Amino acid sequence: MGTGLGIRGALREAVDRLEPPPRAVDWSLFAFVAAEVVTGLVSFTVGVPEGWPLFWLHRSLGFAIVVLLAWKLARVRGRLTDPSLWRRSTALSVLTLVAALGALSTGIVWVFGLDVRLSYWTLLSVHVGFGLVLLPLVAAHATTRFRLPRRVDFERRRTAVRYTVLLAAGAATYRLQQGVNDLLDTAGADRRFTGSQPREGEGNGAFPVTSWVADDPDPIDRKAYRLRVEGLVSDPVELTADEVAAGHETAALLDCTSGWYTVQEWGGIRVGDLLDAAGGSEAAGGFGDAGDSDREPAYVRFTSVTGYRWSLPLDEAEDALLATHVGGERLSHGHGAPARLVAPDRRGFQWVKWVTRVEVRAEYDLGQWVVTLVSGFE
Ligand SMILES: Nc1nc2c(c(=O)[nH]1)N[C@H]1C(S)=C(S)[C@@H](COP(=O)(O)O)O[C@H]1N2
Ligand SMILES: [Mo]
Repeated sequence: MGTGLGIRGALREAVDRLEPPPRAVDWSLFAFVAAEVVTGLVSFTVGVPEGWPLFWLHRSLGFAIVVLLAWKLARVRGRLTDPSLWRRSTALSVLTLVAALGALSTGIVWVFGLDVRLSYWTLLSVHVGFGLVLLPLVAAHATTRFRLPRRVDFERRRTAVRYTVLLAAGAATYRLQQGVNDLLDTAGADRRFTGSQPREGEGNGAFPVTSWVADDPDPIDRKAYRLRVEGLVSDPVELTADEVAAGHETAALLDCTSGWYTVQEWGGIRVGDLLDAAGGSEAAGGFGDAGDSDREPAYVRFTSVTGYRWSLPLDEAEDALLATHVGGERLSHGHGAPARLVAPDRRGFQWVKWVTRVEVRAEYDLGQWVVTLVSGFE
């Protein structure tokens, strides 16, 4: 018992020594929340395993926020529990705290593999929602008690040690938690490096129909459907649904940012073959002197009947698939019939559904980042 207390006392002392000065705690909370929003959003674009450090950083920062928040609450507890100390800004503080606890708790529960569904929102989507409202709340909260950070708050060596220890403890805690998942074989055990949970089975029924924001077109009539292949190609063509269903097959993993993934056998036409059917990609000659105004094919843009669109670099696009089938079945409307993009190693939101136009282009399409958020709104 004596040693138990001794260990606990030592641990307490170590934690106390780690605690930064109050102003540093506050500013770190602000900076860490901002970093969480950035790493979280950027992680949406990462689909290859080499991107794992970003996800680990996001988890470590989350752990650090738990610890920082505990220090902060221990300090300001009195201001929250004593009504005579309430000010107008206290409401904002409480709201900020609620959003922080919401983001943290949904993140932690998700790591354990739990998924409570609120209609078509997964718990991960709720986590994202809390995170997005938390950032402006923390910013507004900071302005109500604004104190510039001082040099003494961030004394160089101690600060570096403190934050390294915090982040390392976060990574270790996450690793430990994964061990617990494996040991107890919880639903969290089968998560990918992106955090997504598996959806098992084959064909249309095996995985959810997901739209990024508001896309929900009427079913497309197969007979009237035409796929236009155009842009920097020598002979633009229009293909029928049967011509697109060319029977090329490939297995690929679809990983949605709302937190699930599925491996399916997709059937359709290789985009490289599709471009060949249009005479192949070809530079467009410019006016005047040869060379400097030529537009070289560099991207292939896939556009949905809803306007939703995404581009892939030409080389990558050629190996991608325009799918008409999944798991041996014809694609259902919800999954993008007559044809949808299958882009291995890309996140689900880039797998454009209901594709009606394939276009070879010279320029990168910056507008796609906005269009995927607003297509479907009328
Ligand atoms: N046109 C269009 N394509 C889209 C979307 C969309 O909203 N509109 N959602 C994307 C998202 S977020 C995902 S995860 C996948 C989901 O494909 P599924 O509905 O077949 O599961 O489609 C992608 N393709
Ligand atoms: Mo998605």
